[in-house]
Amino acid sequence: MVEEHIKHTFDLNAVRQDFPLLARKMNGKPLVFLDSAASSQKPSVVIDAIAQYYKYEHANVHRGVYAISAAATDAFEASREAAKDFLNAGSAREVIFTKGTTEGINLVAAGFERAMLKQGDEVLISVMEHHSNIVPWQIACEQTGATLKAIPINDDGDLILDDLDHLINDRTRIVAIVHISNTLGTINPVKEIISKAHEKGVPVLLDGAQAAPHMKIDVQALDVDFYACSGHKMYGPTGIGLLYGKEAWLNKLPPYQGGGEMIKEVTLEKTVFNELPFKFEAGTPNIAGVIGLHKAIDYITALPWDEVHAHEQALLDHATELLGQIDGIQYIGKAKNKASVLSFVVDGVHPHDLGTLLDQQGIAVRTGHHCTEPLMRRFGIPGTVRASFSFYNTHEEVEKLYNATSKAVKMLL
Ligand code: 7TS
Repeated sequence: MVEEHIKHTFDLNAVRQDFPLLARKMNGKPLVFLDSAASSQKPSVVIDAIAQYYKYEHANVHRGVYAISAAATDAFEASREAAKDFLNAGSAREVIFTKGTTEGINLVAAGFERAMLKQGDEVLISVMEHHSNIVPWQIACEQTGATLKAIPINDDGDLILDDLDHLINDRTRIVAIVHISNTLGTINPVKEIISKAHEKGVPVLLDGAQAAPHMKIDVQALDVDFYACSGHKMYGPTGIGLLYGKEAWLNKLPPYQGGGEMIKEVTLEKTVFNELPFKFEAGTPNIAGVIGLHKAIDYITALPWDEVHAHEQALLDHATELLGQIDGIQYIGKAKNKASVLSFVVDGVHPHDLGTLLDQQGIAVRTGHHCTEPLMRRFGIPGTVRASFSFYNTHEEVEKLYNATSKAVKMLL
């Protein structure tokens, strides 16, 4: 069931009531949660669905003939249908449940390592990737003798695409790029990259961890070959994620893991693998996570996206303007096309010290390298303070962030 305040108009106060944790206090102050890029909070519909499932509806899926197992299987597959619609995939066979973005990328990288890459091949990523879209490709390249290349970025945090024609060449086997950067907020021109890659017959994987919670995803309109995202950043549970893959590509890739569920027939000599998507879902899956994710997808799908987007952008603009008044502040990530992430450093102030003082004021931000060390190296800094805004944040919270940051910087200098 969809709450009326969501369906018809965006009522911020009512929406906040859907997220019980937002009412908490931190260090005696009302919690100001500005770390949704790391993991978003969960609406009650998600939490309640998981409790309901474990209390009254739990059985393993795809195996039992009895009613509870059949119902669990139906609920599990209904979630896959919802995920298919959410991503606008052509078929539910193209939607694989994973642990999250990291596992989705590892699944594709391991498949390329075993079936596609050889000495002299190239894999193209970018300098702004999260470690989960670097390390799996590094491993695949090391194992096969392929070379990892990276698209550079400019000082604003935009990809430099001038050289893309050379970077994608006849040695390139896959391009793997982040849709929205978790550290910079940059929304990358992925359609342009995909069409350039496709001109040369090269598939593209998008890391959608930060995009799926903030924009409508249409894998068919993007014509992307693989798309990975995480349930826990989409207001859903941890330990569950989605990997979309074009059927033709998923058929070409070998299974990621062997075990139950992913087989059609096993003899001691040989295994016939199951059809898609089950070929990539070995073992008992995260059934509760899948059911919770369905509720999260229903919840965010019902949001009035134009209003949500405008609100998140307004929070970002407000924060950018206010914090810009602080002496010595420098934004890391100044792309024109930017999601609601504000990363900054302040001259003479260590990000962790600032984060700790903000915590004392009840403000939760992330500090450090944000699992993007090559990006930190590009800017010559050890880390940043990052405030990330969700539709459930308020302008009052932006003001609190500004006041607390100003106060903390004065104390630290
Ligand atoms: N890719 C991007 C762009 C991310 O932001 C993250 C997580 C991942 C991949 C990995 O997702 P996971 O769900 O598999 O862990 N980003 C962050 C962050 O910015 N702070 O904490 C986690």
